[in-house]
Amino acid sequence: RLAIADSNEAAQQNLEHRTGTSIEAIKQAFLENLFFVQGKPVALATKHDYYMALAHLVRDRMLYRWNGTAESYTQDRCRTVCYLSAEFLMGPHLGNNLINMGIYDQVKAAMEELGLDFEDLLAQEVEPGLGNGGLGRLAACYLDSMASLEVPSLGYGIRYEFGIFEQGISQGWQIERTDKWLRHGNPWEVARPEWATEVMFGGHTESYTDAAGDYRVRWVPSQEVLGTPYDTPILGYQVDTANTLRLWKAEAIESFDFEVFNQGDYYGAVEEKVSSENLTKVLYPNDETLAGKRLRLKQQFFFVSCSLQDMFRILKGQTIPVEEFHEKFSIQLNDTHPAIASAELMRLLVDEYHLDWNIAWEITQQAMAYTNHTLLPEALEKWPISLFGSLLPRHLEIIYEINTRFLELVRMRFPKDSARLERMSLIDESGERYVRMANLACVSSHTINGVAKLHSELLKQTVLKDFYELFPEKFCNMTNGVTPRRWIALSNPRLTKMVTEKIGEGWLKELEKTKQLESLATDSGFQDEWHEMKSAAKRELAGRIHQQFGVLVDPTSMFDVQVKRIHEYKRQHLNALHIVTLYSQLKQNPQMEILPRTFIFGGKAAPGYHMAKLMIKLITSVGEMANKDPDLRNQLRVIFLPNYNVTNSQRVYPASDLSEQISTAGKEASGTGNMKFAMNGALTIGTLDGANVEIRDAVGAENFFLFGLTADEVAKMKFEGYTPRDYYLGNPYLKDAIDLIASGHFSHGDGSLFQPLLDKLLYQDPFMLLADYQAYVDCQRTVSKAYQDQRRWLEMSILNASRMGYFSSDRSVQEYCQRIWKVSPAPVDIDRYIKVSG
Ligand code: AZC
Repeated sequence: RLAIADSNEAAQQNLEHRTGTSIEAIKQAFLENLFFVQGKPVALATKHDYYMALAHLVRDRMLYRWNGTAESYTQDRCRTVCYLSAEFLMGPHLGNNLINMGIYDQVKAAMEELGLDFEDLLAQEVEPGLGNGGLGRLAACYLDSMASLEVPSLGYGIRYEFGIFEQGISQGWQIERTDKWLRHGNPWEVARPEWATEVMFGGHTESYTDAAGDYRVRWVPSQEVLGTPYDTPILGYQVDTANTLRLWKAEAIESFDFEVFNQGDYYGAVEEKVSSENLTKVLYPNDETLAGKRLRLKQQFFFVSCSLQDMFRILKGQTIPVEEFHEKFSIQLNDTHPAIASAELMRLLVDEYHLDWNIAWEITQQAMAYTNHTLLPEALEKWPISLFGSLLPRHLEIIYEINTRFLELVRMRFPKDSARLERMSLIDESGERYVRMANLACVSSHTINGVAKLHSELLKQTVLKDFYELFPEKFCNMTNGVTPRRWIALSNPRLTKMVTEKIGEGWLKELEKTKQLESLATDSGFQDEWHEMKSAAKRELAGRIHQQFGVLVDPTSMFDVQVKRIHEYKRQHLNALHIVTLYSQLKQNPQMEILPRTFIFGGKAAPGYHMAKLMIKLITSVGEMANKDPDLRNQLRVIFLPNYNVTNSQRVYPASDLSEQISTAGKEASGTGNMKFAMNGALTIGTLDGANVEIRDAVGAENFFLFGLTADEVAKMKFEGYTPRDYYLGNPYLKDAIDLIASGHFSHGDGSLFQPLLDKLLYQDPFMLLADYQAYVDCQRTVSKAYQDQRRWLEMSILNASRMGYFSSDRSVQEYCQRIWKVSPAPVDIDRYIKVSG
């Protein structure tokens, strides 16, 4: 036994300032941190210094759990989930950690006793926006649930220096600014340079015969990059488990440029360093479209290779033989972004650890599972062979070998079906040759899942049909979920307090318990409280909107909200057409009374997606006209909230009355915002798409505003020939709305501004807006009527919130654990390792 171990135990006895959670202890630690960590006297301290002092004291209080968890997993050699994702959209850490640790109230009180504005402190955190949207946020919710369920897990991804761009609105258009989230430092991460790994790129391969006379291949790269892991603790809710999010940063390998340096080529050496660091500079801001860029493939391989090598390091540390890799680790591929993992795992097992191909393939298949997040063909990743081969020559050989063996199997099962072979091949040979990443993921995984029932069914019928016919047993559905800790407890403290008062503690761990609120749905006292809770959140948001944009919105109006990435398939422009219809009717009938509504939009457009940017311009232009027009008598407001992100979204969901989930049926794989709205008591107007279908089943059809074509009807209509112009010509209201936009009424007389958008609707309309327009407008009328019966609306709102238990990500993660990962909880008892006070 080392002396340090005894001393360590002794040292634990006297650490109140690091562990204490009484208000006094927190104040003490805060002041100490201001002095010793920030190095500032109070007289010079900024708000950000206060935030840092607070963040550090929270981190200190997590470290016992984090170290204890690491020690426990190592000792028990626990089976571990490795969640590989190019995106983790975590959102701000501070508030969430306070909730999960159960010290939110004490910390708030301590800060207030020091005369500090607690909300203001929380607002200092620049959120790590390391994701685009749903896919990245889902990964973050799953990390929270895995930790809360005490499931051993590691999140592996990329530490982008610049996350998703910051959106500004200038003259109604989106502008992009770099997101310098690390500028003021990141108190939540710990760099682990001692676990840095080397990643190879380019070059060529050569074969050789080893000492035992066996034929082998080695990869001789032309570039090597160093990956340094940065670890962030992921604390579970009310448990001692703190798992790890491990993000890789690319750096130059020092020894690599040393020689150049010594030859006097100083700039050459620095260039090498700069080019290596570029690898993890920036997140690609495309949501569901592939960029096809070399740097993107490099990013993908970089983080995958680092992560797999890290797993081998862990195996070695726990003296587990490489043959047991798949027993130790269960790897989940979050879409195809990390799908190169199967080729890299094969390379490591065959070339580095000298395993037989068949054994390696068995291990690989048993280790991997693949989640598909979209049916949109433009999102399916494929890489030109020339690009792929120049960057990853050995992996291309391995993929060819996998393909040869795989197509042999297909040929045996489906003789003389060459069309099928062509479709299923890992290589697209129809024109320029490509590697198809979804095919690689399907072949290399033991399980393939979609993210909502409808989506999983459509996968089997469309994009993955051939794979379903070959491997039906691989397919399953895992309906998405979201974490109630962030999306209720942290975002909506008023709702949280009300629920706890009625049904006691425990429901944030077992969200199904909120069912108990159903009996209160018609209780007028409870309804009044509910109404006050909603109104308070609406007043708060209205206050922010006034402060930020100088626009007054009436908090008693209905808040009709669509927040999500801007995309044609999500149909923000259908929402806009409805607004234009209302606007036009009010202008034509100045006496008309409508239900006053505040339309709120938020969302980023991919910088190169011109149509999406034009959709933003349309919304802001309609808002500009409507918000200032006295003829409308304040019955209609249109607000575009700039820079929609996790932080802002937490203020939006609690303040929403109506949740817009209006994608073309069959296009939205699941949606997760839809769940956050309903949990916070918003009612949904939506199509039968993604998880809307299951949400409607859960909350009851009578508490959901359904409209529009079904996925089958959409497909049938397209098949039979759809002419959108007929709808325009046949519907005077639709014609009026489109003509008004075309006239330049919303664009200072410039009739050409929105022409590309209108032409696309009139002559192509791939997302069937015109076909769904009338159903949508009619449904919105039903919504208005329903809102006027406030008692009934409150009842529906309460029922929605009480029936959303199924959509907790705890349920999703439990299903993954049982069906896919085959892992069980491994509770951590930190008292076994370290004494914790307070
Ligand atoms: C999204 C889906 O569009 C969304 O419907 C789903 O809820 C979310 O994933 C989580 O599963 N997809 C993406 O963000 N991106 C891609 C490439 O699919």
